[in-house]
Amino acid sequence: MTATDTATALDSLCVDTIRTLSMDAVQKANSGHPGTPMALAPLAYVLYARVMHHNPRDPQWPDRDRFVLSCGHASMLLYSTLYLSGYDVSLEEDIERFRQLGSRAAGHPEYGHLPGIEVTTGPLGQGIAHAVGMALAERMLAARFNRPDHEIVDHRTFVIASDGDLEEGISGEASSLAGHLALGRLISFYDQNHISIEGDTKLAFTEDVGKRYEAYGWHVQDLEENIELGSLEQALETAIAVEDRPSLIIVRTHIAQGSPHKQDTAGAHGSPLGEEEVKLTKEAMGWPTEPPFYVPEDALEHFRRCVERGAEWQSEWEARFERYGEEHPGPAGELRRLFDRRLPAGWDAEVPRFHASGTLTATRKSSHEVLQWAAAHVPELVGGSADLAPSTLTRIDDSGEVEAGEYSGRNLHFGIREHAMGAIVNGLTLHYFRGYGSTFLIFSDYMRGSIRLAALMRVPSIFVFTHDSIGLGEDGPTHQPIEQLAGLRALPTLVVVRPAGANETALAWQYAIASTEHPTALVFSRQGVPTWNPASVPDDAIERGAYVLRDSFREPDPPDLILIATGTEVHLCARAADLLEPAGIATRVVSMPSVENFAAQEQGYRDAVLPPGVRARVAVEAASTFGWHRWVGDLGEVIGMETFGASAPSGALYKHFGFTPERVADTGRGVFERAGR
Ligand SMILES: Cc1ncc(C[n+]2csc(CCOP(=O)(O)OP(=O)(O)O)c2C)c(N)n1
Ligand SMILES: [Mg+2]
Repeated sequence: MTATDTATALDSLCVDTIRTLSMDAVQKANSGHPGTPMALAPLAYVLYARVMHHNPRDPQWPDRDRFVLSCGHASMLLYSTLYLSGYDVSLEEDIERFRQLGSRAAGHPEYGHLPGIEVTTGPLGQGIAHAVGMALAERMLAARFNRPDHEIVDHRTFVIASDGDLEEGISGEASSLAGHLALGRLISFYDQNHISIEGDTKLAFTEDVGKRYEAYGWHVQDLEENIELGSLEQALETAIAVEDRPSLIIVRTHIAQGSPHKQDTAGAHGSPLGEEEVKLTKEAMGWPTEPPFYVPEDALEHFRRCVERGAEWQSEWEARFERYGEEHPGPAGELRRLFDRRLPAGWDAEVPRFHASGTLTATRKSSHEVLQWAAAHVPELVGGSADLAPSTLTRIDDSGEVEAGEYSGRNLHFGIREHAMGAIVNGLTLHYFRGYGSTFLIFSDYMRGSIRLAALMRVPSIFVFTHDSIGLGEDGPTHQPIEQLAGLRALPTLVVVRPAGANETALAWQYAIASTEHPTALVFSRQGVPTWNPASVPDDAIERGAYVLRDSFREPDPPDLILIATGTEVHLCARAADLLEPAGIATRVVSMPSVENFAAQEQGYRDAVLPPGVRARVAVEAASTFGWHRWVGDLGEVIGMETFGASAPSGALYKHFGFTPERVADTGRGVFERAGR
């Protein structure tokens, strides 16, 4: 097939409009990435105008095909295409204000800004990894809800990935798992343009990517330079027909295609072409050089046929959904609930409560028990671990595994791929599930990039981290987190919860599942802690972030001293209070399972828990002291970790590093003497 066979003049005009809008927007912003959108315009056009089933007028249509621009720096490709295909995108307000304060057309595509952005991209490799989660979610929904003659969940996930995306480790982790899981509805272009920022990719990237993806178990096509619209469409159809493997379509493109001086140069990657070069490029394309942002009416009209087609697809699907609902009212109602992102009514009517007990139980163990309760009430709760489930205890016991071709289970095996796990959990969460992923707290560092995207997108992914301090013991300092809690707490929107015992653990899971606007990190211990009297742990302990777990003998009057702790250090403080109170120092113990949530409380509540007049305060956490000084003030002290840990049994380490009731009591006494009553 040749271009003239398949691409009408109108199609070409549409493709060129994507190119010129992208060039103009970057030029006007005097910032951005023009070359890649210019080169990839035919890909976007074929996807949006010919192949993908989507409805620009209802970007939330649940059965739409998803598109992920993994190379988020090429954001103008997406914005131009969304505008031209009829999404609620404004030429004046969005595209002409590309990269300006308050514009929905941000530097890189941000989920929730413009309709049609399925996921935030920009950090290379993340897009394709999130797409793996979305494609997996599609199969998992299909396995649960489709019935003979009712293929009600029936869509695909399309991706464009660049050299940088496929150089990044996270894409390898995620693509390996996608191949293993045989995600046939995942289809990615690989834009092999031989260019990245420093120049030719042969500086650092010379493997045979196609062979690598074949080895992952993907179906691979290499179109080389043949990216006529007909060839692209044909390759996509071939990829769609391959149902048992994900597909990679390699295209050899030319960055800034059509630009007389910038084509095939790294300079076209991340800088405007320049007024003069824009003009020359438009002339070479046979495009009017003025005005900028020129959209030929017939191109717009042709492109906007997406609107009519999208409405037809959606109404056809809605009719099918109605028939499905008549025959299978239960599943249809359940699926509708997921589409609306509503939790089952009354799911948390009876949050588990645990009797007070001096028997020591690790919070990871309590978490396992609570997870079984949560899973029984929230069917969309699914997750797994990066090969540590026997330690993190995050299996849903009465459910099966998710495997290639068998997607009805709820337990995922991410393999030792923490970074991809984070992205896949986000992808699942974006796609109607409530996903969780677990590993040791120390390895949260390995997945920080994807946790950060969850936080930025405000998707309620749940990250479960166990072995949360030096208390993990003999594995030693390589495995003992020090600065991870402080680092996670510093992430905007992410809420970190480190519960002190079984009852806070139950509330922590309830809180994470009930959250809709932000991700949660649940941080659990390897070593045992006592179970506090449930009557002392208020229902809103996690929302409030901190509360008085045990007041002093002087209550309701303010105490002499406040001991503040999280997780496994709370009971140390209680035992320290047992030492201090008989000596006449009225000691209050505050449990602070979520520092961020406490910081967000109104002043009145904060002052009730930490009365400003009580300046004798000690905070205890077996982790970096970073951030704690705010809560103890000038006169207070923080007992934490200023060094790495060491290899030894947990009890010996706690003693060695000074996490003992005696040390807490001594410190408290000293602070009280300095501060006075
Ligand atoms: C994780 C990450 N590291 C670095 C960057 C900065 N960066 C943006 S694009 C790019 C490389 C561009 O090369 P390629 O992916 O081939 O895109 P092309 O220039 O071909 O569009 C880099 C290093 C980034 N966005 N994300
Ligand atoms: Mg490149």
